[in-house]
Amino acid sequence: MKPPFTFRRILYSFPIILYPFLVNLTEFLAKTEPNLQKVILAFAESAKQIDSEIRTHSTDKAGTKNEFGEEQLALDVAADKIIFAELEKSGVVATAASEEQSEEKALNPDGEFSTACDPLDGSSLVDVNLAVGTIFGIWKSKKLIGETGRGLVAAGYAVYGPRTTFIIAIDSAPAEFTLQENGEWKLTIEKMEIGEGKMFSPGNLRACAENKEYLALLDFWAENGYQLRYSGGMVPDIHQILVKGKGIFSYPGSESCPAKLRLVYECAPLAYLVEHAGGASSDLEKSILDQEIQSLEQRTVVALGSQEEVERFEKFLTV
Ligand code: P6P
Repeated sequence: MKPPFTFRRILYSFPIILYPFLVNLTEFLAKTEPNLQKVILAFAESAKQIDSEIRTHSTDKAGTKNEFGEEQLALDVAADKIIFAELEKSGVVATAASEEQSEEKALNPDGEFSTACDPLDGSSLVDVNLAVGTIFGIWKSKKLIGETGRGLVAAGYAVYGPRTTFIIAIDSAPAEFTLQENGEWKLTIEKMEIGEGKMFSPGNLRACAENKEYLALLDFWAENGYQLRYSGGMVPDIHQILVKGKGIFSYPGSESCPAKLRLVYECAPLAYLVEHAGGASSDLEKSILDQEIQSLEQRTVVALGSQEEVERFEKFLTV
């Protein structure tokens, strides 16, 4: 006897209903160009190892400084080493740049990709046990100088918080994977999209002493009932905008408190993710993705978030 139509329909739809729960990162990447898969999986494997280091390693300072003169934690150095080892193993990366190193490093002369990463962004938050992250961008080119964010073929980040998550966009809306006890990355958000909503993540407030336009925008947000969500970690702050699907992250500057966030290691990869989620980015003149990489140390004013909020940022701060 044929099972009733409804039972059969449920049975046949079973895989579709469970799809998000059945898919892991490797399966998700099945249609991605094989060598690009290798780079993405190198960052995913690095994230697993960095996650383990954070939960067990000391938060001691390494006694060294990075190229920006910032104190390095032993964890910063450990995360950097992990990523470079995995990228080297992939065999397809020509050059790799890291916020923790002064120059880009040649890895494989036959490699077709260049990568830039911030191995442990917000590491100064580890000792207070707040969420931190790894940010990465992947270009299909032999070098980064002269490229723009438009040349990115993929970008992503990992969030080391109560859960460990890995977010990736490959010329599509970002997807989120959550690390499982068995070491698998399970698909937990298939498509992250940014709409509109009253949430703001305002960085560099000390700039308001001179930047009165920024102060006026903060007044607007406060007077119009916006939710304040700012942790001091760019990765969880941007992740919140992508998961909640609303809001804006801002980090402008002033003469005595200049904008400090880096184009190649932080702003371009995150702008790629936000714009692929239907949001917008701005350096006050144009999309962050249109800013040419002239040096690895390049810093930029940055706003990332919903279309309307980024437009408002530009309207208030462009005098
Ligand atoms: P502030 C962390 O050091 C970082 O680079 C970003 O992750 C974060 O958004 C920003 O700096 C925080 O800067 O001025 O609030 O300490």
